[in-house]
Amino acid sequence: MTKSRYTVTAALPYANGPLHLGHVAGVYLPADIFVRFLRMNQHDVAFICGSDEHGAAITLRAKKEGITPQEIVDKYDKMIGDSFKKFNIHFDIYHRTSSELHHKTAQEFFLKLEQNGKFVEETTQQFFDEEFQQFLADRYVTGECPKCHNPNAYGDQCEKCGSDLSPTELINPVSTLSGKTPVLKSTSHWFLPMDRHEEWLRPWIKDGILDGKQQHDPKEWRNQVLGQALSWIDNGLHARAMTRDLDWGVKVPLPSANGKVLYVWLDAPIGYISATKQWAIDNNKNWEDYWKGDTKLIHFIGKDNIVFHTIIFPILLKDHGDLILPDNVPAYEFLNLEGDKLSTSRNWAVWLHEYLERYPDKLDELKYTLTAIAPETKDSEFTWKEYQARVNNELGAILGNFVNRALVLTQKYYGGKVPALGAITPEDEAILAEIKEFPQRISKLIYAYKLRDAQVEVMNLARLGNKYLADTEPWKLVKTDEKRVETIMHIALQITANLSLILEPFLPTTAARLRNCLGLDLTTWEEIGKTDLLAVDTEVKTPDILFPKIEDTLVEAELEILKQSQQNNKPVETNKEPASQKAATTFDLFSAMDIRLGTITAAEKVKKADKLLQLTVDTGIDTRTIISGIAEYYTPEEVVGKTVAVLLNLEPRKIRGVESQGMILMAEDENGKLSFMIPEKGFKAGGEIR
Ligand code: B3M
Ligand code: ZN
Repeated sequence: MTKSRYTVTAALPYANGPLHLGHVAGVYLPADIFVRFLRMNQHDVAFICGSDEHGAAITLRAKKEGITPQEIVDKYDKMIGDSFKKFNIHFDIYHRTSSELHHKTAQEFFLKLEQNGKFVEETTQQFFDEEFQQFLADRYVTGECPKCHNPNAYGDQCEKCGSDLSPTELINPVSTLSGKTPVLKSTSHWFLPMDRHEEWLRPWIKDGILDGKQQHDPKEWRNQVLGQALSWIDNGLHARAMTRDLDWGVKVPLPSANGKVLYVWLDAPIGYISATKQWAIDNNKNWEDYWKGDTKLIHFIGKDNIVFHTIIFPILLKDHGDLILPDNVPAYEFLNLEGDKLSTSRNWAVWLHEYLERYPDKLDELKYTLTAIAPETKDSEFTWKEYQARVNNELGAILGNFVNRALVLTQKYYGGKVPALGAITPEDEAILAEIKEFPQRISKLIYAYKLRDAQVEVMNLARLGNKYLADTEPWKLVKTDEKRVETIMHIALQITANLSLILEPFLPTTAARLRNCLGLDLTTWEEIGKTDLLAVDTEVKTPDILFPKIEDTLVEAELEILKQSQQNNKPVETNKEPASQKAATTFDLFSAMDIRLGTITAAEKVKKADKLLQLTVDTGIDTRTIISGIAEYYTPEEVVGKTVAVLLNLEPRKIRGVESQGMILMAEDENGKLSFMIPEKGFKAGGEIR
């Protein structure tokens, strides 16, 4: 039977900041697990992701950091891509929507629909910020949601209730640029008349019927996805503008549309297609095999993206005329952190790149915990205490303990060689039969996107192994019945071999370590369940401790980091007066100081010095090292690329063994919080300050 081909996409993360655990638990890790499983089942899979680099999320961040949108996306595209690689999450391609191929693909997609009359051009009243002379759409305007009264709804969507909004529906709208109430001004855009699509959308969502045929089984879709999509349709679909008055994005490819770009939610999902095209070019494949015919399209997303992946993008795909629609959209709820919502703006997050810096050899500890608590059907909570419990009481005590006993005893009794299987007892029969059941049981759960339950089943195989050894007690029997112990250890090793394969989708780093100890290669899912995976006399090695114990000190340290990050972000109310003016100085004294603009080209933490960063600064006349006490306010990643004020001719000083040649000038508020002095756009290293 030919195996279905899959295109699996993971929501393109906005390249406007680092990834946090919520992103990982609720999109990227489950997608990676699912794809690893598909590949073991010999499906042909295209695993697609990339940076989403347009839209207000990017331009607002660029404004905040005082750099250009391109600089923002370059910085975070690299940081995010590196984090995925280090976390052993491997897409077939991690592309980016600022690429030329994407712009070309998105423009062709738009033109095809426009030329086939799929859009309606309309002039409407749009919010306009008079101070910034800019139209306000999407995240450029916030206000009260008319549906759930969330005070911080965006112009295009309310993240709280998932409603689709247009800016003029907001109550008390405010411009995120000037903070002022916007005015209304006419402008024309190309609208997608979504109301025209209700007739086929409803049966497609509700019954899986497309063009009179069963395209997918809605019973396989998560309830919250069906619920949100159907409520959208029930509330009535409206025409939605697919272009924007912005200068950052994919230019609308029409002469009458200068100064307009494609709406980010038209452009970004097409990013899945452009990424597939790039991957096909790089790998001598045909991209259309993965977007046409009977390929299954699966979108892993967060719940705030449901409507874009079940309503808007499917309409666009159908309008295109020859592209497949999603077979399933496994959307995840939200992950909370230590009793509060994860929040980038409030810096209440565990950043993936920081976890990887601190714990580069604890990838699977985090993967296991996040899958165990994944918000599959409702919001869930990450706490460091739970992380410690999952690692110590499950990974270590169950999986690590069983594998270690099986291999240590084999080393001790048989010099590390697999012993022969002798006469088997009814108890052995039962165990051998039970082993055979696991792959099918787990496979069914994974195909149904129930990855939490599937991981529990994987651990049940390790539990079965522990119970078998506890019941047979080979360490006692070895004194009286060596032959029996050979059989017990043979079976225990076959369980270990099965674990080294069945763990692959969930804990690939651990699975590879185990296979390395057993001399096994990664094979297909069909091999799992066999009880002769290890031939007699095969040499096996004992790994180091698979999951070192998580001590209380790690939990305490991480909670302290969270507390600190809160303090740095929380304006502490004080009534401190600004410092009074210093004694008078002279112009000569001031002009003796050589103050210039410098660009930070590299940054790292100074070991054992919480407050210090070691910066490499391009001063326009040279590149030098400067130690700066800003580590409590900025991470190394955040400062690279910034152009700041620098006092060049300060006497060099040795700080923690490093010669610091100059000083970064910082502004300090009444609470002692520091901020760079950053020039307007366009000023570069070497510019003199006087
Ligand atoms: N960039 C992710 C978000 O809304 C958004 C996904 C695009 S997938 C095409 O946070
Ligand atoms: Zn709402």
